[in-house]
Amino acid sequence: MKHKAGFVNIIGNPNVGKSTLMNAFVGEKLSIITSKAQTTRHRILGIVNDEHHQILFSDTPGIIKPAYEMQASMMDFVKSAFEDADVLIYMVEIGEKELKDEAFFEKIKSSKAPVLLLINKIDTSNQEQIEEKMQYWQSKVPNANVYLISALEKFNILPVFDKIKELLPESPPFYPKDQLTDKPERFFVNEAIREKILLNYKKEIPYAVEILTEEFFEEDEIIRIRAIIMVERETQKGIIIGHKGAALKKVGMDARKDLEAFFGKKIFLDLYVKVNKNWRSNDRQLKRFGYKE
Ligand SMILES: Nc1nc2c(ncn2[C@@H]2O[C@H](COP(=O)(O)OP(=O)(O)OP(=O)(O)O)[C@@H](O)[C@H]2O)c(=O)[nH]1
Ligand SMILES: [Mg+2]
Repeated sequence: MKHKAGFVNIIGNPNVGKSTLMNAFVGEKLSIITSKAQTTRHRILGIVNDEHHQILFSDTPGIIKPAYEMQASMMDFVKSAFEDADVLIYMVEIGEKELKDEAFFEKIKSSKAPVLLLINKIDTSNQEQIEEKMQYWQSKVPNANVYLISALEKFNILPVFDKIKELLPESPPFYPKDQLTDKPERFFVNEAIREKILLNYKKEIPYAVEILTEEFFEEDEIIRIRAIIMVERETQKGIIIGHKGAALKKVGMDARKDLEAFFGKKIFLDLYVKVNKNWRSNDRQLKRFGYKE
């Protein structure tokens, strides 16, 4: 049997379950997940290997109309995922109608790569709705193979996995067979902290936050981490820290638990908050945080 390998890129609206699906395929929590839109900001590679296959899943940010520079960079990640896909996964959730961005929708319909259209969250649905949506999406995107799944309950994802293996092109592996992702350890530290910010603060706060892990020092028994939480304004700094530092402490404790599970080691996590004025619209800062080349 010849070896197969290729890029399987997951795109769709915000919050439909793209990251949940990638984590389910990879079997690790590579991508953070919350019920808020724009949880994912980067293109994150999750690699699944067996003897004859290497599947390079890409999780991408949900498609939005960019309002500031960082969101424009997020959409550049989505564009790149269109360009190098060997298989395109277009995910919708059972309640939604279609991509709000017409240009992206046209790209999916005229995709050269095979399209798997996954209708997610069917655990929240009923038989009647399921049948109606199945027909609706099949007629909307005639070039797609349509599947009904629940990424959360890992329901019906095996047939999708088998189809992916069938569609993969013949190719030697792109990465060593024991590699799980292309992102460095510090990226996952940043993301674990950002997830807790998304979960613990309301409204605009999480969207004004970026994390920078300044120190990641691994010893035999423990990993010592120092990270900075960047906000855009002084008022946001106060909110992040909270009364007597309680809010920040909670973020630190919650993130530490996740990081201990992720790295399989004890973690010492030191968090600071700094103001980095309007970083979301600053080219130099966006490069520094990995949103631009
Ligand atoms: N009921 C149900 N909820 C799901 C399912 N899949 C994902 N979710 C939930 O939907 C929410 C969003 O999931 P994510 O995986 O973060 O969605 P995403 O598409 O990556 O979102 P962005 O990164 O913001 O674009 C979370 O609360 C998930 O737990 C599913 O199959 N069923
Ligand atoms: Mg996501």
